[in-house]
Amino acid sequence: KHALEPNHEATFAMVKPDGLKNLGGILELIENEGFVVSDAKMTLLSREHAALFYQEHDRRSFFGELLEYITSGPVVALELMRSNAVSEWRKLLGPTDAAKAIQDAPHSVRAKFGTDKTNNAAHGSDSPEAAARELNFFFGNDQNKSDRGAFPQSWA
Ligand code: RTP
Ligand code: MG
Repeated sequence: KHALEPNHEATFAMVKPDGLKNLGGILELIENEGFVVSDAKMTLLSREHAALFYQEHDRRSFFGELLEYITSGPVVALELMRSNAVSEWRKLLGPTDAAKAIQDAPHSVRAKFGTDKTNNAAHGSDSPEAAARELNFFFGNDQNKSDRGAFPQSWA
């Protein structure tokens, strides 16, 4: 279950401020679905960094509410690896609105640990391109970045 397949892919996950009290439960779901956690970092996003991270939504009506929420406490950034990691993590996350998740994907992270359409416990990159950008956003400046590529092989 925890050995990486040769065709593994990386995605970016983030446990949001409301999800932090269930960090263990969320990681358990992630591990049970065969993902390897290959990098992790707890951080408090500044309003400026949050606005940059969610810039695709900057004209949406909920943008202000989103910035308040995502900066309301620490988040845990995760690099996840497995086959089809991007789509499989989105599937495990469930729909954006936790109320809809309870109906449509009762075993998903947002059904189990989310509250509504803002407070939905965790984030997932929606494409491989977004995953690369978001991983770089959170982990790109790390001094040990060059070691990260070697990690999965030694783990498997
Ligand atoms: P995420 O990016 O966090 O993985 O979530 P997502 O793709 O399912 O949803 P997205 O449309 O990208 O929205 C980003 C986050 O903004 C908040 N949101 N609030 N009040 C609202 O109508 C509303 N809609 C979205 C949620 O926290 C959502 O995850
Ligand atoms: Mg999104």
